[in-house]
Amino acid sequence: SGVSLISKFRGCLAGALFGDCFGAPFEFEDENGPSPVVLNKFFAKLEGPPFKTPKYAYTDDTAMTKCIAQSFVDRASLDERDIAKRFVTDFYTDTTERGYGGHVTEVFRKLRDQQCADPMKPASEQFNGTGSYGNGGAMRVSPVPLFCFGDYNRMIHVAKRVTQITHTHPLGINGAILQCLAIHQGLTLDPRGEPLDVQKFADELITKMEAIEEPDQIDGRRPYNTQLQLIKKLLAKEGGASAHQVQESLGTSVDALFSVPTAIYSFLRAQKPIPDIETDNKFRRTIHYAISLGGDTDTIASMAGAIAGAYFGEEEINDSYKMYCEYVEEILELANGLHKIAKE
Ligand code: R7I
Ligand code: MG
Ligand code: MG
Repeated sequence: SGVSLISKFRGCLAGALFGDCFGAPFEFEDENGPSPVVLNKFFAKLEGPPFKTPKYAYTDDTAMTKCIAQSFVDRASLDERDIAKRFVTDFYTDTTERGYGGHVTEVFRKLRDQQCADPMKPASEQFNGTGSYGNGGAMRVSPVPLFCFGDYNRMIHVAKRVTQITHTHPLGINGAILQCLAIHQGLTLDPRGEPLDVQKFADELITKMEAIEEPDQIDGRRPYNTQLQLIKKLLAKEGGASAHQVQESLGTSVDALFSVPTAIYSFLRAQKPIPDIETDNKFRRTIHYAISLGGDTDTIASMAGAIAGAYFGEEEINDSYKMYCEYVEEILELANGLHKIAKE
């Protein structure tokens, strides 16, 4: 009974890839997000009769995800220097424009100059030593809950270390850990049978994050806790929260604090029908809704897609998507490799 773990692993990484590829054309395109008509047409076309088109390219989200997954598969252990080298090599050899974050390329330059001898140092120097709070750690964390499946404490540790290669601000690190936890919960829950208890899903994230997130030194509040409480409130709204409310409160920016909770909310909201989104498929609904909010659409859809894929498994993802994105076979092979390690 239920969905197999291998299907969940493949669904998770494929979900991250499809969210990235399909979200990328809309990234910061329109202040309020793409129009419902445009998005419904976009997805209907992908799910309709096959058509000839150049493949949708992945962006930095997938470029970095694949480096981490490949390192785990090849070395079967956490090797920060190896991951840093893969980030750098990929960045400097890739001839396709991947749309990296505005400041992270400075980390790559320093890593290259010191041949990744001290792989955690350049990131700590970002933004005058406070480190980046961008969502670049969270957007690429999906291999971690797969690689560390079955060892919760190690999973948190690895998520943190892998993030710190580029992001050392507590908000950058904790955003990656929260995304990791959401995927992990998705992997462990059975999507068949009882509908997902979305309030409970959020409550469990709150409990786990309370053990991880330090209160702010000035106001004593825990920023991700505040966002998670907001998710619960928005989910409880009669008739569903408006896009505007979600954009204004949870956010759609490149800051981890204002995008990771939005991705989690997208997944939870998509368990039920959403006005203007013409589909019964809950994976589609998740990434469609995430993109509809606008802003950092590739990253929010990628993170939401990873959670949805981990929960529903590969079978909920429309097969035709595989025709239209680059790197599909490869990402599924990486999921197989991580599954092999997790089984051992
Ligand atoms: O976080 P990062 O890897 O960017 C990821 C985003 C995703 O949307 C990708 O799809 C891609 O488009 O980029 O890259 P960073 O350069 O570390 O952070 C991204 C941006 O967040 C920076 O360019 C800054 O604008 C902002 N930012 C900060 N601004 C002020 N102070 C991140 N940290 C800070 C900060 O501490
Ligand atoms: Mg991107
Ligand atoms: Mg992005």
